Amino acid sequence: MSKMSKPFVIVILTGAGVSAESGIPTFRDANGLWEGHAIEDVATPEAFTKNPALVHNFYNLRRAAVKGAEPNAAHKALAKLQWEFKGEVVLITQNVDDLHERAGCPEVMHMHGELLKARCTKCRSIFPCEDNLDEAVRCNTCGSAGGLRPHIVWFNEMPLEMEAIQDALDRADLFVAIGTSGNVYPAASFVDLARSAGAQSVEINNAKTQISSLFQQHLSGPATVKVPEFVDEILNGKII
Ligand code: BV8
Repeated sequence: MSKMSKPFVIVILTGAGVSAESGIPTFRDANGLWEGHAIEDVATPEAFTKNPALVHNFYNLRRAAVKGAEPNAAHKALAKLQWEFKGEVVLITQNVDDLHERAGCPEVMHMHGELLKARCTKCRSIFPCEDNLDEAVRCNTCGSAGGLRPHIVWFNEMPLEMEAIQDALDRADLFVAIGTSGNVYPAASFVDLARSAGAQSVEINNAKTQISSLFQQHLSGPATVKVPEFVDEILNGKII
């Protein structure tokens, strides 16, 4: 009985840098998103309780920006990898935009939530939200007003899909971080978890990061150039 070899598992973690060339500002580059807004003023549950209008406005502006953006060559290359690779490709993103989906990715794990969804704090339902949110908007499910929030994981809230993410990291043969500064936890610790499970590790970024030293390989350059190159090398059997 031939020993069935387990399928090769690639786990990919993307951050704001993969959407930068689609015109969506990153968080910590010079003109980062957080400028003019301290994190604690817009991306924490306390901020939302204290000033829901300010937080709704911050996310309404970002939702509009995402709707005006298009997926770039890096998003499209990752979709091609998910469809064509003969093993398993797990795509985890810290991003809250829908550009991976619009590029054709069949499965995306949004560990920090999704800008184009709303969550009702009264009945806990989650539903699509393409337009502005404010305190007057009613829940699609329970009909109540004043209880909707962006379906976003704020600081000091538990990221989503962590069990499935931990399982994927335990099975990873190759872990690739693309366009993330490694500032935010627990995402920044994923490379450690994958490596302790025996995975190879590659970082794709246009600059060194505070976690670069944890990767066996660093591919330096813009995501729209380096990700398609990397995907083609994998699909042509040059890396695995
Ligand atoms: C939690 C949604 C526990 C909001 C976001 C351990 C140590 C220290 C701190 C902590 C720790 N554990 C927990 C914490 C606290 C905190 C944290 O990490 N704080 C940091 C600031 C120190 N973490 C949390 O609170 C997390 N929750 O741990 O819960 C818990 C346990 C039990 C019960 C309850 C709770 C939750 C974190 C989630 C926060 N939400 N997003 C929103 O989007 O508005 S995080 C936010 O930052 C975005 O999701 C973003 O994606 C993410 C990370 O940033 P990056 O994606 O990396 O973006 P950045 O701008 O930083 O970097 C861009 C990179 O791209 C750069 O490297 C740049 O060089 C590169 N780049 C740019 N252009 C290109 C490019 N690369 C290639 N090509 C290009 N063209």
